[in-house]
Amino acid sequence: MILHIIVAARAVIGPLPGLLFGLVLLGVAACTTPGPVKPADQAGPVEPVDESTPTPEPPAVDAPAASPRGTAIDTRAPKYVALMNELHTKHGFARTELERLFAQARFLPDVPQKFAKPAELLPYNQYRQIFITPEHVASGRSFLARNKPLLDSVEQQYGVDAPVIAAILSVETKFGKRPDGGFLVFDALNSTFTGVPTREGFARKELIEFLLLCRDEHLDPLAVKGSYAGAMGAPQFIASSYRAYAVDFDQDGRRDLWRSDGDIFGSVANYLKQHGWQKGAPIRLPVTADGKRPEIKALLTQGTARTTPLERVLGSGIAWAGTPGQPGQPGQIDGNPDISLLIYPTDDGEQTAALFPNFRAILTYNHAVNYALVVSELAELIAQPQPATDGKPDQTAN
Ligand SMILES: [Ca+2]
Repeated sequence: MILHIIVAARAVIGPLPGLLFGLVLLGVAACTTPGPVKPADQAGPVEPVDESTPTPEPPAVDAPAASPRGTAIDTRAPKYVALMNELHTKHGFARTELERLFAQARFLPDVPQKFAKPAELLPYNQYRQIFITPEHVASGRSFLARNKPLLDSVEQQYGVDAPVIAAILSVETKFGKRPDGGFLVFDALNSTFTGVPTREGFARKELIEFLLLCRDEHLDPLAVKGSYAGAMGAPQFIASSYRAYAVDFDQDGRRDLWRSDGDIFGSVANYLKQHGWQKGAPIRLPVTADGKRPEIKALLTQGTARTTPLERVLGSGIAWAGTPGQPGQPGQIDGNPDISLLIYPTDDGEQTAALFPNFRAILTYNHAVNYALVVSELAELIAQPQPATDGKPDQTAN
């Protein structure tokens, strides 16, 4: 899940020209990075995220084949000595075991390079093309149908809608089928600790969490593979998220995010539940917004960093938009949820949306606004009934 990038750019949106759109998309989540989570890392307007929050990492886009192992790392450097001391004194790892492990850590130059070029920095209408195609939608629907009994059970236990679980797994690893980079997680985290100054704190924390995870789950630290950010398994959980949120849904005694569908679906659901998911509630809805009103202008300018009670602005600056009967129409909205407003680019121009608490739950999985937008859009499309005219066999099912 996720590391990410955080977007520091508090983009100015609203009545500004299209140039700013990309910034807008980003300009929001002022939080952290990878956990089951992630968004873009240090390029351009993005800035490192607060490393205190476990977040999933960004989806592995155009992941390369397994990287050859790189060069040795100087583990006699003061920061490594301090790290190993902490692992020994605080967590009980034997010094000889730590020396054996870290002596085998390798610096992989691909890792800093990938942190510098997160896909999440693309304008939304370009970013979405990576993850939302007719094939992705068909695969998602097929996934829902194929796994209905298990997903029903997960949905019942955690109160998280199955289409959003499907959308996250599609975007992260195409349901576990897309390679996540093939990095040894231990090498990836050491490479970050060594070669990505803005992520050093994150990498240090995740190195500790990773070694604790391996001990808890009986994994070989020198064999576990994942993304350049250290995200693992079908749902791409970084180590801290794995330890905190993964569940043994199939009750076989271990939490397996590579091979157990129950553990994978249940862990994504548990992560979202623990971050405030509300079953059946909206994620984001299209609106029209009157940017001439100071309060609305402030909301449009600050993206997800600012919220306001829905009833305060509905009918007083914003109105529902969209096509009746199509996804994205307001249905039952319970209570008076806090919303944010966001303008993002589409192929036809731009879209203004009200973002609900469920959108912010997805943002904890990956702090890129583009990520949460693409998951919410894909979930909506997957949840739609199959078009009656589509009589062709589903080539994507498997
Ligand atoms: Ca299990």
